[in-house]
Amino acid sequence: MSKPFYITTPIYYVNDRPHIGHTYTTVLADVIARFHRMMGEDVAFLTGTDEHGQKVEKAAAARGITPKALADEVVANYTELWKQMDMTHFRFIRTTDEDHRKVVQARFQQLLDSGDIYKSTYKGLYSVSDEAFVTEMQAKELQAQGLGHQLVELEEETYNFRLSKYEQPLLEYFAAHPEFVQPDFRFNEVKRFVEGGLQDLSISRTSINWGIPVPVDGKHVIYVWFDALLNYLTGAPEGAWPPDLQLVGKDILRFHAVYWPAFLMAMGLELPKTILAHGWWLMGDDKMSKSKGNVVRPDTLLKFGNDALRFYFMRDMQVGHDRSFSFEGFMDRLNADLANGLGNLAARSIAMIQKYREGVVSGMPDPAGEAGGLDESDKKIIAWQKSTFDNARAFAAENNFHGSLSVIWDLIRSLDSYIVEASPWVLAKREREDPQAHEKLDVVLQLLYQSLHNISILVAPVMPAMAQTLWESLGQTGRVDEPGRFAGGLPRIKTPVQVGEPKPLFIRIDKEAEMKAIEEAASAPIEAVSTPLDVPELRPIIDYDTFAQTDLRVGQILTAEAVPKSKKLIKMTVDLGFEQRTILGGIATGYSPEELIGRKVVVVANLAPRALMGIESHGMLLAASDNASKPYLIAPPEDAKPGFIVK
Ligand code: ME8
Repeated sequence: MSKPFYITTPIYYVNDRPHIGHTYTTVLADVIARFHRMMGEDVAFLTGTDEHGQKVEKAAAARGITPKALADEVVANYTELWKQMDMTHFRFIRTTDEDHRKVVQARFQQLLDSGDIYKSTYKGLYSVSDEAFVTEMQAKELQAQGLGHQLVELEEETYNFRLSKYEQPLLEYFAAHPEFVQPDFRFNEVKRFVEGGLQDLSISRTSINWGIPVPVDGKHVIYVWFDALLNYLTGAPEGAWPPDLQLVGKDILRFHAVYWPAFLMAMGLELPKTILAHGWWLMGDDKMSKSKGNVVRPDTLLKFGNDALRFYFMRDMQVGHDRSFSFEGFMDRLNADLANGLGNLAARSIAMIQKYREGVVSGMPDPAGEAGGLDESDKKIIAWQKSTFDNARAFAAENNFHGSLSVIWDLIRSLDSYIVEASPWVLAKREREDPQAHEKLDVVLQLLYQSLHNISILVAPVMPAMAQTLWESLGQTGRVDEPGRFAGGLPRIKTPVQVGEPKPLFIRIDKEAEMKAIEEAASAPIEAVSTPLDVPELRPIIDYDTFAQTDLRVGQILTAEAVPKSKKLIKMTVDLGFEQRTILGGIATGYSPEELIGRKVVVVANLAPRALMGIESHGMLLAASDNASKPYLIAPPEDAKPGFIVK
């Protein structure tokens, strides 16, 4: 059996639900996978999640659940979405899968044995609040920010990968394989980076627990990128290696185009054929990302249809470039191209075949356009169909669906003009007396039928459901996206053929109403609390200077334990960026010690120490309260760092 076309997406972090950025990459992979199946190839399409590391460990601790339980929750969001969107991956790989752990550990051991991984000590400045080693330069920047980042000299034992050894081999490989990274301008960035020199790479940590342990050295876990990148190896089906196409966002190209091939060279494995880096979906000029709080979730767009969203992604984004998202642009595109363009052409053509020929298309014009009875405009459409089929397929083979859909929609527009020019309704009136008009009407309807038939095949990888609806409306049976359907040239159509019921392909979006709903939702007043709480009276007014004497800081709870014999008190160690403190809080009625660990809080940092139950407390945590017993800890945003001033 021939090697399957092996295509992968990045595996997504489980710190967020999917947004349209993740959805875009996965749709692009699915469209390419479907295209290759229609080219008659066997396809293996892999996607999944990246679940280890400190962020997940901490987020889970803050919620008092295990990291695996947190990952399970987020994974369900992904798998349900992919199911709803009819993605055709053969496996959803998780880095917590047992077979993956085995592959990562075995490969780590292999490189340890060969000397490409060696034990070393990492010595340098460590920022306690950022929990990361920092370079001299970064340290200076942090100190300039004056946020009290506590920097300490730290030595940590670590396993290093001998990346430096692969600098020359990588450059040689790049020179010999111009298709290794696409687009070219990104390949140049990668080359320049490697030419700048490569240093060995630390690939284990002793400060993290949530990860795959280093074999025979349990105090280390394997650092996320070595673990994450190897998913492509674990997930490769028998006989599929190497990957033919690996899709990544431009943000993670370096990991895929430098570290990943170096790992594979060290393992003696063949390198992927192509790493394709796409651009970002932006909101205004900003990257869409959770930390910026500007993400669009796919559910808000899926209400207009899965195929519509897939079409928008493929039509509007030129692979490799960034693109700004807007709801208005989204709706305009769908109305213009799907409701007016394709939808309208299909509805009109099928209706005319029914009206003038009782739904039967009785023959096809000679594809070469040589036979008699064809005028110049007919011959132009025949030629145009052939070039559209060839060009759309050639663009798709280069993963350029923006180009592919552009040429298909050029054909749709020229068919609209062809209808106006031929005026079938005039021909229909004349055809009883005029045999030439009868013949011309036959040709017009046949050409429209033929074009729609070919278009339904051409758009099938992008819009599988809509293409199938059109296919059936044309009276065709079976699957429009049958494996191999693209393999030959223009398909032959058997006649006579009876068209089916025309089903609407896309319902026009009422843009005004949708925009109004979006604006209303954005400006809706937050509902007032319906029953006023029994709140205490305001305290006397103070001036700003009095308030400003209170030094409030962001802190992060490192440890928490119940104080014996106390119902309310919890003893905590809180990191304030510049120091760690013991703080007691009367919050046991609202929180268990486990769910406090990792949580960020606001601390009154200049409160005189006070002893409670024989323990000295150096500060106080801010909490809201309903005046009964339950405390609600005030939480700074996730990206605020310990030591930040609150004012
Ligand atoms: O980086 N526009 O995971 P991740 C377009 N786990 N695509 C976007 C996007 C945007 N605004 N935002 C995200 C990771 N993406 C690692 C990968 S692979 C071995 C490990 C897409 O959850 C894009 O494909 O941050 C990007 O590469 C990926 O999501 C990052 O997902």
